[in-house]
Amino acid sequence: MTTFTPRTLEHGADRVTAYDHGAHVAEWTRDGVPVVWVSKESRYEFGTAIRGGVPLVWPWFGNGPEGDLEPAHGLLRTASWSLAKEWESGWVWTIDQEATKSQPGIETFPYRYEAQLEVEVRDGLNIALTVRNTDDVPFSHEAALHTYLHVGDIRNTSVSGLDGVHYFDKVLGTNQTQQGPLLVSQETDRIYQSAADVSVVDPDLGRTINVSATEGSHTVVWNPWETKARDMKDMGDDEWTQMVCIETARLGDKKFTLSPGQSATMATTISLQR
Ligand code: TA6
Repeated sequence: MTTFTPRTLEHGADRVTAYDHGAHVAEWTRDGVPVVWVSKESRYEFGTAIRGGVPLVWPWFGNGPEGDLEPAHGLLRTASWSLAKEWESGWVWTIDQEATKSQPGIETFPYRYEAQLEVEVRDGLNIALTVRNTDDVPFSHEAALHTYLHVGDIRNTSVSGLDGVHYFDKVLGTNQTQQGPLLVSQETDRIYQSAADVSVVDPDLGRTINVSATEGSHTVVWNPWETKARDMKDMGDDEWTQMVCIETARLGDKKFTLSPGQSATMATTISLQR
């Protein structure tokens, strides 16, 4: 059931679909082939995040640093944003504290803020989240651009750019160090302590997707694998084979801290290399 009106942008071979709900880029195709993945079972309803695309995670990641915050991934991905600007290759949305005063979880972030999301198709897809502190006191926030990428088959895909990087394995609950390229061969939920460029090498689709972060501190890699995907109502049973999340993030002790009047931008660029 679709309850939101999509916005569509066609620019050369690129087609991007987005929603004011969450300022959520849901799809990006080039020459009709998806680069950004969205679930066929995604719900498009108020109070729910779209499963796929680029959900905005803010002001906390997951359930927050102590694991006690709700809802998961914060306030913005289920909020109604306002479109501020539209041109042939992009959009800008804005939102502020007043517009999110009824969002679940707002009581744990009682600060005045303004946020802006800029999306532009240039050489790839550029997504930049800017937050400004409009309060009289400082505040801190985590952020992630929770990008779902489309792959031919995750079991044949490798992720490079993380060799030697320390990570927290959320599935095992342990700290590890990446050795060589990452081959996703089981449920994977990892927080890497690096925001260097990452490449998703996809032999089935004959392409490589590059993810490049600006002002990130971490990269999160997630695939729910078979069992967890089956339990997710908004993901088809086999759809986990065709996605991987590569998320540009600013987390934990690297979170942003803004003084009154200060702003910070974190961005991700997704591009195709053939
Ligand atoms: O970024 C990875 C992660 O935090 C995973 O732990 C996983 O649960 C995923 O995000 C999806 O979260 P969601 O709240 O959208 O179901």
